[in-house]
Amino acid sequence: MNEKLAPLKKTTQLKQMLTTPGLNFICEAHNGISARIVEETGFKGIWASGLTISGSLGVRDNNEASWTQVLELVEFMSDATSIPILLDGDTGYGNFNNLRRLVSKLESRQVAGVCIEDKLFPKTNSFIEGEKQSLADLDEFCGKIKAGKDTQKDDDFAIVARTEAFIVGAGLKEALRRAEAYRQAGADAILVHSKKHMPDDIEAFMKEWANRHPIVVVPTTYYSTPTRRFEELDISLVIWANQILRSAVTAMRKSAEDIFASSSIKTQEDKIAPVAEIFRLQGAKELQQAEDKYLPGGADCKAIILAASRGEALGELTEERPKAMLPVNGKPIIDAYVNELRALNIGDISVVRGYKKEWLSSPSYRSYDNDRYDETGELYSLYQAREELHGNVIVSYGDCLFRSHILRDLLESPAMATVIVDAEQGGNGRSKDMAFCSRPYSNDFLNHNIELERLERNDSLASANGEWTGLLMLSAQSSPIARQLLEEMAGQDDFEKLGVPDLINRLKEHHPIRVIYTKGGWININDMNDFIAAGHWQ
Ligand code: SPV
Ligand code: MG
Repeated sequence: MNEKLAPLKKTTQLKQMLTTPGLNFICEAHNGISARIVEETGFKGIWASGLTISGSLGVRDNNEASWTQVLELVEFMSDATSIPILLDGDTGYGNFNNLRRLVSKLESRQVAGVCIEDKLFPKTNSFIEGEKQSLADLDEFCGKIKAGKDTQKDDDFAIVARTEAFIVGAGLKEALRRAEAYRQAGADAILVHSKKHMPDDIEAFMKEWANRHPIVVVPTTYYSTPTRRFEELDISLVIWANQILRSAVTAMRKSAEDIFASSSIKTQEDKIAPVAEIFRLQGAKELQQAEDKYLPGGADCKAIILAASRGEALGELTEERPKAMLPVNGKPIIDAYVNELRALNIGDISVVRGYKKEWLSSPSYRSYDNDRYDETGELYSLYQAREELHGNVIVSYGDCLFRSHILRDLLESPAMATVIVDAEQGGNGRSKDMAFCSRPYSNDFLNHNIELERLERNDSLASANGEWTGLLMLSAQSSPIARQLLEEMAGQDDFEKLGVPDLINRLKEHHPIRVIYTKGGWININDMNDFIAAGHWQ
């Protein structure tokens, strides 16, 4: 029998961490994204810290955030993760009755356990004048533990009882008395908190405790204690309670200061998580797939990507695979481009492949073949996919990537046909498709009525207005005209040597072609220099 084992419930995972021999660790998180990061890092559990949740909300750790606000936050964290969360439930937000309600609400949100501390509501963080704080009445706190245990429906839901005896200065004897009472009241583990810079309190406690019941510690102040020591002491669970928020605060402050000082975000780009990483952490991909599955249609636009050429100028790099498969930030450029198109709801994508065509096959696109790729040009490739030339169509190349705003501008263009021209490119000596337009680029935003006059493949045209980026959008009225022209051009003797600019120049005789200018925001890998530069693309 090879039955797949269902993953353990979150509650069972936490219970096992507490009860099976050996030391375990959980790490603080304070919202959905930090919880997901903690899980992806490899931690087996999350501490939903009162300090860092309140801190991230910009309020004090004094029950200023209401318990339902905390509940809502921890629900986001729980939804974002599959590992157990132990909520720092402060004092339980009231008496036994408030805790009962909290426990049932936490269970319904798949939170695996709650930790309650023996102080008074509203609590104060243990590191703020701990001596001035008061402990809860012991019997009242035991009643609270019992009420929580009686309320939970899932036997594995954990109630961790935390004693603040050391924090308020009540000493070892009181800590032990309370821990034992909480054990007897039904707590699944005891958290013994200490604010010392050495683990003295914990060492003394563990010696007397003699392994009676699982013990949890929070070594925020005795951080230099070797982790091995906790193992020797038979601690069950260590909580790294606030380091993720603290590291975020340092990083946020640095970024804010840099941006403020330079009045620019340019210096940030290489230092911070790319926007794509935020999308990934949010699970954007799943939504794209669901949209493909559940939404009618898709964007009213398709795409044809010409990716037949080897890219000789890239030498050895394209010996094994076509240049569309070259990695940019670890991902084949064509995959990144296809993802970008899909993110704009363009799901109907055709790729014309040629050199090493076996590399270019994916459920994300349809393929057409130009098997004569080494003796023909781009127009010949487009011709192979001519049946796709109807409706709104974007025609482009498989060795380019564009910022999504460029593609969005293209999609929103109401013109019969539109090309994107980079006003800054050109002039590095290699052959490019230079654009001559009715007006040069200007800084005003009313660049709406610029028309293409012609494209010319030649880099030395100083009078050109920019470089065509390879992006062409044909409207539903224009694409049949383009197809008709393509069929006509296929009869020309030189057809096999023609490029897409030749078609665009012909199309121009039939209707205006709108120019949208960009300045950068795209890459095109033609040679080694482009490939190296593409390494910086995020
Ligand atoms: C928390 O993380 O909120 C804790 C631990 O309760 S401490 O801040 O040390 O009190
Ligand atoms: Mg706390």
